[in-house]
Amino acid sequence: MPKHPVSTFLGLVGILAIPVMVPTTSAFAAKALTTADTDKDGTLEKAEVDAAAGDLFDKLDKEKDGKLSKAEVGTRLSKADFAAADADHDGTLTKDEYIAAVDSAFKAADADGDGKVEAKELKSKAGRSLTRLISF
Ligand SMILES: [Ca+2]
Ligand SMILES: [Ca+2]
Ligand SMILES: [Ca+2]
Repeated sequence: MPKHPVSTFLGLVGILAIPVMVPTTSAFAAKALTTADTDKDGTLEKAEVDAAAGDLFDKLDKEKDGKLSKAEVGTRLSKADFAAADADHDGTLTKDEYIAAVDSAFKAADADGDGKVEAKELKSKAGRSLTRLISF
């Protein structure tokens, strides 16, 4: 018989209660799914992606002038992608220009073309590009 059977028992329960750590390899994609997947069906639809992109645009637009400078976009878009998204070539992205870029990233990420980006599609290169454009 242990000296303190109750505390021994509680100690054992404590050890068993330690949560099993989930691998973090897809943590970024998972975060995009949890924040943007508003209907919680495990996939991102275009409307959800557009809404998340709009929210992110507002967060990134520090001066609230309705435009994102290259500095505000940071590494979310490559130089070439920023230039491609900047339809009127004024060196900034309006929300429409940003959403249009997000829509092409969405199409690129939706490898099977079913109009939804699933968790496995989010993990692809195109999926990670999309993730950068919609999660803070
Ligand atoms: Ca969804
Ligand atoms: Ca522009
Ligand atoms: Ca898909």
